Amino acid sequence: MAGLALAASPATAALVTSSDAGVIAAAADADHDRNEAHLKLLCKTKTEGGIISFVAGSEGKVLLAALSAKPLKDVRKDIWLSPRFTSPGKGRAATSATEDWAYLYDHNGDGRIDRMSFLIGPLPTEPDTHDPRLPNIAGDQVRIEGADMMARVMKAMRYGFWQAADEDADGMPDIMAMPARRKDTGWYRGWAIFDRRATTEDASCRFIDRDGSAKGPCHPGAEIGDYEGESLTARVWVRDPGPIFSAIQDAALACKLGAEAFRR
Ligand SMILES: [Ca+2]
Ligand SMILES: [Ca+2]
Repeated sequence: MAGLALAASPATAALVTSSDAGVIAAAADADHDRNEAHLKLLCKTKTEGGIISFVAGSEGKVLLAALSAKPLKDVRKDIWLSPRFTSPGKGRAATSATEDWAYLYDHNGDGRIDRMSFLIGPLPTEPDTHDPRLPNIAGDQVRIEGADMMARVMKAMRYGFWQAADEDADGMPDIMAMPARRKDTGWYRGWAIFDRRATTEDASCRFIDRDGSAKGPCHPGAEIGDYEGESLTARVWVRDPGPIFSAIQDAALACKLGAEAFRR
């Protein structure tokens, strides 16, 4: 999986667990630039929650699953793998895209999906090289001064994903990770990683920076769903995610997708 080298580098290996490394690798993979032109519908099947479509990428293996109310017409147009924006006055953006999709992985190769990266949407993501010309973000508010600044902010918008890992193959997520953001600037970097099997709230959450280094524990913040640490903060999905792996796995079985169909 792309990004594994990042997670397994000697400088960081001692700081994160193998579960965390898997989550970081999936996050790095989800952040890869990909082209919709390579997408191909493999199979779709009706479920209680809607229609689940399995879509292959350029390698021919299942890249992602999309959930939609109606059958997708053309996955190359209905699914956007990176954010798109229109400039003011340049007309409306196409509105056919579905944002309900997740990258899928079978990390241990046993034929059952055990990692997912669910699309949240475009997030203002700190560039690799710190750009002092980017404005601070307070909550969801940012003061844009001029077209140049607007262009820099748009360029820094990246898709954010929440990650889920099923470590014991029971269909329920065990590790979940949400994008974190810097307290001082409001820009996203790194993740808050939750272990749902931890017995205390304090033990359940920790921040990992995007270079794989541990950034300490996170504590519940002032509002429900807010967690904060020394320099990072995150708003997490506190609702029980339920057996999401089982639901997608059942759909994969209905589509007769075996172990060889999935990426590891
Ligand atoms: Ca598996
Ligand atoms: Ca599980």
